[in-house]
Amino acid sequence: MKLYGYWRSSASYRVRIALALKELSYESFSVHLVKDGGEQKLPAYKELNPAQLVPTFIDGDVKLNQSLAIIEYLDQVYPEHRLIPEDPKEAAIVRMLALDMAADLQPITNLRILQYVAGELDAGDEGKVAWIHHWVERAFTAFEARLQKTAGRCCFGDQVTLADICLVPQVYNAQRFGVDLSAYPKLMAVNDYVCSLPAFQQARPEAQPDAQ
Ligand SMILES: N[C@@H](CCC(=O)N[C@@H](CS)C(=O)NCC(=O)O)C(=O)O
Repeated sequence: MKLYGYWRSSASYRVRIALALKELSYESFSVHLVKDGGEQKLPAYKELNPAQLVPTFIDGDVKLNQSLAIIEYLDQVYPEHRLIPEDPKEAAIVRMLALDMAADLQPITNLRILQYVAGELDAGDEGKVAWIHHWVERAFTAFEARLQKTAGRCCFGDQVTLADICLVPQVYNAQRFGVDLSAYPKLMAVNDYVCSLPAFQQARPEAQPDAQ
């Protein structure tokens, strides 16, 4: 298996956590998202993902983009340690929580959006940081309320699922940009618990070979 990603990319981080939870080994290839305007825009990488985003995942003749599609594939093909419950109602709750982070929050705080807000829209670095704080706070306020109903030690009861995999990278990003997280005690308790698990430790950005 091969994973093309970047140490600080939240979508790559999700796939790394899933691979670590399933104890699957893989070769890691770094795509530097910032150096020289971003290696994701080079023709060789565009062959792997025309959307010019990481991650790209390869397992034999299977070549995939989109972290959630990759994780669903891993969960079906390598079912040891299920990341999405088999029960349809439980699976839908886990997907709902995952999408709160992966579909509604991460895309609007992605690098190219931030570059556009800071540059083309002339908001500068200060405007960019204000943008991040605003959208993280909106998303985390709603997520904190959701967790009151769904969480145990993890987002969904005590079971580590796709929801935790999607939460942790967004908390990492929020901390990186100095968002005050004291208003989200349940969210942070879940984050801190799952981050203490060996698979999450192994997948964290600073533990990656391309970390700077
Ligand atoms: N929905 C995609 C999102 C992929 C994505 O946004 N990747 C980011 C890093 S987390 C990226 O490659 N950004 C490069 C850019 O914005 O130029 C997924 O889940 O895989």
